[in-house]
Amino acid sequence: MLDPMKEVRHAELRQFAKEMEEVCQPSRVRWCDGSPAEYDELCEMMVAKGTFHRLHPDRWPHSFACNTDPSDVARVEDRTYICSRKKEDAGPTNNWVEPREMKVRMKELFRGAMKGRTMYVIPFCMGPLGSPLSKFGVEITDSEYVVVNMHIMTRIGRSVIDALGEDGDYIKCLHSVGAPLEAGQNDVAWPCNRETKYIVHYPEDRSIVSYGSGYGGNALLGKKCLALRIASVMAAEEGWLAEHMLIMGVESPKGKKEYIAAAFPSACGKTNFAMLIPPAEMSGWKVTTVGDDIAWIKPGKDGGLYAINPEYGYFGVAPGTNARTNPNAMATIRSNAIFTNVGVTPEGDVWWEGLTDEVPKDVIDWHGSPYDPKKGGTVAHPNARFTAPARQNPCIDADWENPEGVPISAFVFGGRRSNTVPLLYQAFNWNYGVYLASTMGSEMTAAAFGEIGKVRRDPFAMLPFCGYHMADYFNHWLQFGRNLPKPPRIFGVNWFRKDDTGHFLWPGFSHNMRVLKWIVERINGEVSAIESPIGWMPKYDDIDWEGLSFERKEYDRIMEVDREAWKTEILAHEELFSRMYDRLPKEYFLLQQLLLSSLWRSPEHWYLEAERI
Ligand code: SAT
Ligand code: MN
Repeated sequence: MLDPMKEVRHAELRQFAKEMEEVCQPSRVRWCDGSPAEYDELCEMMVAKGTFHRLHPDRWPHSFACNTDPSDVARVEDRTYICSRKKEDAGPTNNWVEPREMKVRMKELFRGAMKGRTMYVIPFCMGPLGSPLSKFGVEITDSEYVVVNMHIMTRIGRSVIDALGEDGDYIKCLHSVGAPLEAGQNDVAWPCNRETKYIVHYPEDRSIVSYGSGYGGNALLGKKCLALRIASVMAAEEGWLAEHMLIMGVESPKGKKEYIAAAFPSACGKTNFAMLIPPAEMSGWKVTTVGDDIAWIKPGKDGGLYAINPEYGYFGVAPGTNARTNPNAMATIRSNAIFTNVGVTPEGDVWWEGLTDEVPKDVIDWHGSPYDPKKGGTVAHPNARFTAPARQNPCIDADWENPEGVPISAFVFGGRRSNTVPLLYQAFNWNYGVYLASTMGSEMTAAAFGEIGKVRRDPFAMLPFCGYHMADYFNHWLQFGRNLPKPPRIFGVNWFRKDDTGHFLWPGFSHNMRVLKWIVERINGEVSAIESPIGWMPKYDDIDWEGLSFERKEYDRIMEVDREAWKTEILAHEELFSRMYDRLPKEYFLLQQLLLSSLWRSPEHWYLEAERI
């Protein structure tokens, strides 16, 4: 525990905590020091309360499982607000309320909100301590679950307080589960507010207020709220990028390494891609992880781009993770992990759909009841998560904590598309790449956002995370590229294309290394490409097929650029554009027309035709 009077020199921060204490009226206040002892003590406290279940001490050392309230299982996009001073600055894709009005609402909600609870003050740093790219935050919360998750997901405690000094800048984050305890009232295992939830950002104040949820991105305010929504606003003002991207290193057998940043919407296997193990036949190639979710990217003095991962751990989707799909993730979560909304066996093992073929006997489901297959439903919630320290990843990159960041040579954008979009293509130039990323879409896998299977446009995978007007964000990307002497190459990928019988055409997982290899060779000018109406494409013979039987016929199918389908696709971009017409870059109308015109000229199957040339 930190003693604020003796150890916190930052008077304004002490004042902030004091004011929050007066409003929230907790029973006690505790400044977090970030020590392992603090982590253990809070975990024990949650075990005693019934929030945490200790897992088998040998098979899952130092690890716990917990279940949320059924109303508190995911981010709440419809309760997420960007309260910029002007409505236009939040743009058409964000919820907005006038900030003074929202502050009044929040003040009412937070008055007495922490009664009967402890108010924790968590000083944290997004990014390596001492990095010029890092940012400080302080989260005030009444949730022990938040404190222990923040221990894993960010750098917190004494070292941060020391680095903040007397007057360091930090982002104010206030969080409450919104479940005050009256005198004598017993707590529940997962306190939250079933009726009222708010995730509020004040971009000009650089502050965040979150009420009513204890879950993931709603409550761990360093993650999506700070590192994406607030940071994207700072990045646009200061000339850098805050992106929903993984960062990976790809090392060739010759020992040359390239770093790639890649954006995919949710449910596209970002964590699996970031931890990829190349197929045995591609010996000598190696993938290392810098980050699996967020990248902060700045131009360096040499004109190149340098990226850090602002996070310190992984908050990954558990279902589908297993020794085949992601052995590195399995190794990462073996110890010191927290599992949320998974199944637990009487022996203290965890289980989720896809972990093994069979549901284990007597497993307790995420509702905390014995699982009954006759009743339907799943053992783990589809959005069940693990929290685990990044340093436990066997393929963590040696430079993942380098304060200067790692040099980025390419951007990759992908979505889940069962048709139309080929496995791999390269944008003709920066502007076109930005257009490609702005118009990327993904088929919905959960009914939460609309009809399953329908394409949801998710520009740069940032739709729920951009803290300002999405079209201004596009303009920022275009302008950013204009200022770069040698902008990184931009690629599009789609692992999810299906054949006419509904089977995936691409084996995925480790085989994505074959795609990465071509990308790296393109970056280094080692391989030529075919021009298609939508970008540069690999020739069949330029993909490394060693150890995989993937015939030219199948390749033609997965690479096909269908003229009619693409015309429809490009016209469908209008739906997005019309929502943000006033600020949309003028380039987009021209790029759209250019794309249409090149498709118009094409024969039926342009790609096949081209390869014959
Ligand atoms: O809950 S998080 O926002 O951290 C994860 C996600 O929904 O992408
Ligand atoms: Mn994410």
